[in-house]
Amino acid sequence: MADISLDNALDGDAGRTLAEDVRDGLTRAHKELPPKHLYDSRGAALFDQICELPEYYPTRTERAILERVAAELIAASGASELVELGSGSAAKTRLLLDAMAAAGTLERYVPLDVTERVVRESAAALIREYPGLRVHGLIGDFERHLGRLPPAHGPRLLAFLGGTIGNFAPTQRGRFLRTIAGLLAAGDHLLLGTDLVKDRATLEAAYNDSAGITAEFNRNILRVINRELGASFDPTAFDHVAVFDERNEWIEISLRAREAQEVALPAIALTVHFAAGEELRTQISAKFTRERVAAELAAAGLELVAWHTDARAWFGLSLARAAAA
Ligand code: AVJ
Repeated sequence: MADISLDNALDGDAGRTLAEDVRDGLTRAHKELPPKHLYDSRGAALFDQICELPEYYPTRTERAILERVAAELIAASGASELVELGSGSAAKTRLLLDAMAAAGTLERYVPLDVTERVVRESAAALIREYPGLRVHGLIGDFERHLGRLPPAHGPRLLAFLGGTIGNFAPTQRGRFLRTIAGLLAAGDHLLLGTDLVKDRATLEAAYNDSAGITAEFNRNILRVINRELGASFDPTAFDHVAVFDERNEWIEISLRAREAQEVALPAIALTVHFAAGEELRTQISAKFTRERVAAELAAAGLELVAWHTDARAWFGLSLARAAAA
């Protein structure tokens, strides 16, 4: 298919990265693992299920905002290509591509995702749905491989949706936004989705669904480590914990060892001890205010062009560009 090109930036180094992250994260006083390792194909499928849960409002809230403002965003950005970081199954992408097609500017879609199957399948589906669309898929990690994005063909809209920026630690987040700022030429824009601070009950319910899907998604990181590193984690020996940390304004997601246990990780010659009740942090999901988004964008050399939210102000969508020097 001539309209699709794929570039794999992972080049077989994904395993090495997992091994390094696991060694580093499990030998700390407060054990933690980076959330990107949650997304193997089972993890990606579980995340898609999370997005359908009644308690998990971010996906459908962001989608409703996009449905309302996509045309306006595209008019404001004049984009002919859409670059999507962490594209996943590209469900919300179509709203932007539709608006670009309607505006007559649509030329190219550039998805970047760690899950190869997801990039391949969405690329194949989209070229069928949008005649003439070119897709350049990049299989990679948006923390490490932004330098592998192809040169822009025209005004570019770089979308980072879903509130995924909330999964970065604050210092990582600043670094990431500065990298983005460096990628934006005059006329390019960033479209950033951020989940917003709200009442504790709503926030915590979104990460403690009654069907237990989020718990399975969380435990999936242990299955990934078992498979990739020959480890002996018993996923059923860990409870899913998700609480809103009000001081940091983030949801903190962990796995709590029900009993004391040893876990062998032969591939990295490591044995890890868990005390009863000990927590392994697998994710933070930061919640924002408009003021904080604007301030963090400004600190990275970006300026807010437009801010869109829903009637309850549960989710924010920012359009930004590189600030005039
Ligand atoms: C995909 C990163 C936005 O933080 O809300 C959902 C991931 N984890 N439920 C989020 C997630 C547990 C999600 N993001």
